[in-house]
Amino acid sequence: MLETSSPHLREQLHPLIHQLADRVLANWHEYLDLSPYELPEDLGYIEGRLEGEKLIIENRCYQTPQFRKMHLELAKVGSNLDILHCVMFPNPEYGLPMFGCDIVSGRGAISAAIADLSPTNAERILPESYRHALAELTPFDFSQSRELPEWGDIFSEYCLFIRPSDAQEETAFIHRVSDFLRVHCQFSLQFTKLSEQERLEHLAGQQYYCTKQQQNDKTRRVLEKAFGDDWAERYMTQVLFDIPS
Ligand code: 18B
Repeated sequence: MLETSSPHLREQLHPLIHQLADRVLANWHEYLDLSPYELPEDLGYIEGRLEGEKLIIENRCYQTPQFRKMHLELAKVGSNLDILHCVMFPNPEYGLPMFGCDIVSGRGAISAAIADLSPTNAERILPESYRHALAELTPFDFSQSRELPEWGDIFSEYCLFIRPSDAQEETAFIHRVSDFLRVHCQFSLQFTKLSEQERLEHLAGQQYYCTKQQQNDKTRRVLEKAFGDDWAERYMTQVLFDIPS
C-alpha cells in the first residue's frame, strides 16, 4: 500500500479519509508520470495553534505535463475535525476540467463528502468524452444530498455533495471518486494542445473556479482560528486555490 502521510497523522484520520487518500495516490501513480511539485516555503507539514485547537496539515504535491499542480492535503483539527482536500489543476494548454474533492469529518462522522470534475471552458460544460463516460457510470442513490453554497456555480451536473449515512454509502462514494479519477487521468492523456485563444479561455475558467473556492467561509474560518487571518488568506490564495497567471 502507498504511504499517504506520516504514520501518526494517517492512523488518526477517519477511515474514509485515509482510504480515499490511498486511492487518489494509487490512481495518480497508475496513470500518470509524476514529478514532484514544490510548495512555497516548505509548506509540506504545518502545525498551528492559536485560540483554537491544534491544527496539523500534511501536503503532497505532484505535477505532470497535463497537470500544473496535483495537490492532496490531509488535515486534523484537535481531536474532532478531519479533512481531506484534493485538487488537480490542469495545465491550461490542454483544456481539461478541474478535479476537486473535499471530505470533512466531525466527531467521527462524515458531515460533507464532495467531489466533482468541473468545466473551465466559456460555456462551462464538460468535454464530450467526459460527459459520455460519466453518463455511463452506474448511478448510486445517496440518501442525503446536501445543497451547494451560493458560490457553488462552478460545479458540474455530476458534482456529488452528500453526507454518507452508513458504511455502504461511504464505500459507494470512494468508488464514485475513483471512477472520476480514472476517467480524468485516462482522458487527460488524449488531449492535444489548444490554440492560444482557447488556452486563455481555460485559464479564465480556472481563475473563476479559484475565486469562487476562495469564498468558502467554512474553510477560511478553520484556518483563521488556528493560524490567524493573514496566514489563512495567504494559504487559501497561494496554496489551496492559487490562481495561475
Ligand atoms: N470545508 N476544507 O479543504 N472545498 O477544498 N467544502 C467545508 O459539514 C476545509 C475544497 C466544499 O456548505 C466545511 O458543512 C479546510 C474543494 C463545499 O457552505 C469545512 C480545508 C471543494 C463545502 C471545510 C478544506 C470544496 C465545503 C464544512 C483545508 C470541492 C460546503 C463542513 C485543509 C471540490 C460549504 C460541513 C457550505 C465545506 C474545511 C468544497 C469545515 C480547513 C476542493 C462545497
